[in-house]
Amino acid sequence: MDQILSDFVERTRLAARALADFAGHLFNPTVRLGVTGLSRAGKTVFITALVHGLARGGRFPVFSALARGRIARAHLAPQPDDAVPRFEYENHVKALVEERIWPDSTRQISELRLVIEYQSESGHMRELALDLIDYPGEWLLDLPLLGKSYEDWARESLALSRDGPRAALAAPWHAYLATLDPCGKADEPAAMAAAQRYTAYLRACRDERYALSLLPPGRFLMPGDLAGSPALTFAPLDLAADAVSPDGSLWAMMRRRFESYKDVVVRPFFRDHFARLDRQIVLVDVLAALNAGPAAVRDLERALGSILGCFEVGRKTLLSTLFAPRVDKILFAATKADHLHHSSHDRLEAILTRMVERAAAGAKFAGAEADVIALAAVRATREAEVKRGGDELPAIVGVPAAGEQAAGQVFDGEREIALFPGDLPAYPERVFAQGPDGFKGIAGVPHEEAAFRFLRFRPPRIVPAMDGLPSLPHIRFDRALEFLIGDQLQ
Ligand SMILES: Nc1nc2c(ncn2[C@@H]2O[C@H](COP(=O)(O)OP(=O)(O)OP(=O)(O)O)[C@@H](O)[C@H]2O)c(=O)[nH]1
Ligand SMILES: [Mg+2]
Repeated sequence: MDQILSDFVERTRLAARALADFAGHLFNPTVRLGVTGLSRAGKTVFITALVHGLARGGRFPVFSALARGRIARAHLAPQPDDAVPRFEYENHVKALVEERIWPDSTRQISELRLVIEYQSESGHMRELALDLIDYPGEWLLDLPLLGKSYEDWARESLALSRDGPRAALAAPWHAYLATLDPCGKADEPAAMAAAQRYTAYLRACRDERYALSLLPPGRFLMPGDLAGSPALTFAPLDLAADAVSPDGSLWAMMRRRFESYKDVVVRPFFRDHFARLDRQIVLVDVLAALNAGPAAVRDLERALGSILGCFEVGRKTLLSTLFAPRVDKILFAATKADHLHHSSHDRLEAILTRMVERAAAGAKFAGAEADVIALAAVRATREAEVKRGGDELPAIVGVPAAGEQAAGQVFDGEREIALFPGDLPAYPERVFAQGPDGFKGIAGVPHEEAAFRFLRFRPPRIVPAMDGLPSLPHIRFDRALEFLIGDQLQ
């Protein structure tokens, strides 16, 4: 009953907010664009490149409003939500262009409003406000928790932690868990120790070598302003199937904290951000999973599946806009396509298509326009043909980030190299095979034996244009913009 009531209250709040947003949009056309993605997927770089490209006029031949000269100006404006910090656009661009370093992992939510002044196809001057929100990717994995009880979550997390490469990483946490009696008395030090060991296990899974994606709760890895708070002092317990939790037990305490985590942390994040989106781009780092191996690919697919189930995606109607805010266009993008030669870009798209098809099986996309693209928001490499023996191989040229390793070398972040990154398979299904049929990744074999080795590159050296305003090189970024907002600028 409590659950039904709180769902009802939540729905009512969402509807009230949607109504206010709708009225606001009537007078000031606005698109809230959700840039969604797990940690390190490329959200902060994407938003920086988007704002830079529109405000400074990037080279976007496929983005028709800009290519046809209909965009007069795009400028930053005060954001709508006063309580949210501003996205540090200027600092991110300066770091990318002048220092040639990528942004740090995002630790807090931030927001930015870009106002695009354009001439409509009928010749009238109009304005479109584009609201963008950046947040730590880890937090995205909290959304699926909203539909789960503590018991569901504990059982699922434990089963997952016994699977594949996770089992070894979870061993210290499992050993501690075996000493705990869920029905025993609530015990604060035990809860803290369990939460710490569980967090250490999640952190180990995220390591580049394993590149596992399904790691909730998100605040354990990226606590934001909640570091050390009791809301984060819980963890899964090993629960017997038919048991019930006695009052005053460790189990009851963990359950209470899990519920308050959902109430205090997850629900407001969902309500204030995700439930209000108009359009969505889902960024996916497929290449990091391919580096690590088949278990990482499967994990990424599972994580995407659990996230996609949380969004209302479908055709917008007046009623649905008022009562169930929903996304009417969704673009899935494989990021960092500049790590590959262009001959493999279509194959990268094909792999992501298969991945989201399988992941989205349970999600409703009724009537929504969906597409898949491989892109690089900031292109860090260029292409070249390299002679090896009598053959010409398609290579990419760039400066590997300091500390990256390949073929026994450690790179210093200064020297440029030409690299043959390897071909992606012609049949996307191949990368989903598990067990003995699966490909080899660095989670299981030394670097030299891995099927794929995509290095991280430093941001490109950018030569300022004649007017002193540099534009950022990219791959297919304009195609993404056309899909996401092209129709709003007609
Ligand atoms: N070559 C290349 N690398 C990119 C690109 N976009 C992102 N990267 C790499 O991916 C890393 C993560 O990008 P971010 O934009 O910080 O990712 P994020 O999704 O904001 O990550 P969190 O803030 O941790 O959630 C960067 O440090 C770069 O190494 C791109 O377009 N090209
Ligand atoms: Mg970020």
